[in-house]
Amino acid sequence: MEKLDALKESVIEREVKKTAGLTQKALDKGLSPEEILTQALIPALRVVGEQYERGEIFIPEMLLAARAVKGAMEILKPRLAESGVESKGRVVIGTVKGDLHDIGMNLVAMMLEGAGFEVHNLGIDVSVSQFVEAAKEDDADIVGMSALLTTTLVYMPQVIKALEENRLRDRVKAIIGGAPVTQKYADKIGADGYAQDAASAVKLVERLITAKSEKVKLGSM
Ligand code: B1M
Repeated sequence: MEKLDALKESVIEREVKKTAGLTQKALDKGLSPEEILTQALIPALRVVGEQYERGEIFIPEMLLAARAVKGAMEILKPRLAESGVESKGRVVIGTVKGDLHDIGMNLVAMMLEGAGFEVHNLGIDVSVSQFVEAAKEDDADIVGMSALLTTTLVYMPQVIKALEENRLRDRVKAIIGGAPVTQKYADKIGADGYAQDAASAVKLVERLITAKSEKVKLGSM
């Protein structure tokens, strides 16, 4: 636990190299990637967000803390993405247009890969047409959208509408997540699901893909 306190502190202090070193040490000590994320890295970013809100730090500092976490996630990635061989389904994921936050979205993508899904990560600032084109090209089962800003949430219903207009909606499920997103918002915009964190996102995708394959089986009977 002491190790994790030091790791959390190193992110808050924006010590990129130290964060990477402590992350590796925590793994070597036998801590799981999930423990490292939920007990150190994510709580540290919460503190950083609060400091920013109080005007104690500014964008460059917030960026450095994010860089420290991204470095740590690179170290955790091979462990998070250890998966079986068979693909359970195809997921296209990205952060919506105008939004540059990708730490949480990357975490969801890594956990999905780890759970055996094929993931096409479109990155940040993804336009409506990029989501739709990728869904078509990949023959995706799921399109996942992430947003961290209240101002960028509006792109989520636009993507859903565009999937409908391209007649993809009956075979592509749309799911959403990110700090300002709620189940209520998901219901309002007609999304197929909302997940509050990466672990629930994996469960949600598993549930939607199972339901889809059962529907296909019933249809072919
Ligand atoms: Co920005 N930022 N930021 N920021 N930033 C927030 C989000 C903010 C809450 C900070 C604050 O004021 N307290 C605030 C948003 C306010 C609002 O709209 N309500 C904010 C702001 C205002 C801004 C700028 C506008 C600041 C400015 O320029 N004036 C600017 C916007 C830039 C842009 O996007 N156009 C900006 C910029 C940045 C940085 C670039 C410096 C950096 C991002 C770097 C990066 O991501 N590569 C940054 C950071 C680091 C943050 C905070 C501190 C941390 C975000 C984070 O990574 N959290 C954040 C404060 C906070 O959230 N505590 C803040 C950890 C991450 C694991 O959690 O992303 O929530 P999260 O993901 C979770 C779940 O939400 C869920 O699972 C994840 C894992 O459990 N989830 C999904 C996420 N996506 C999902 C998708 C799913 C399912 C679940 O299905 C598809």
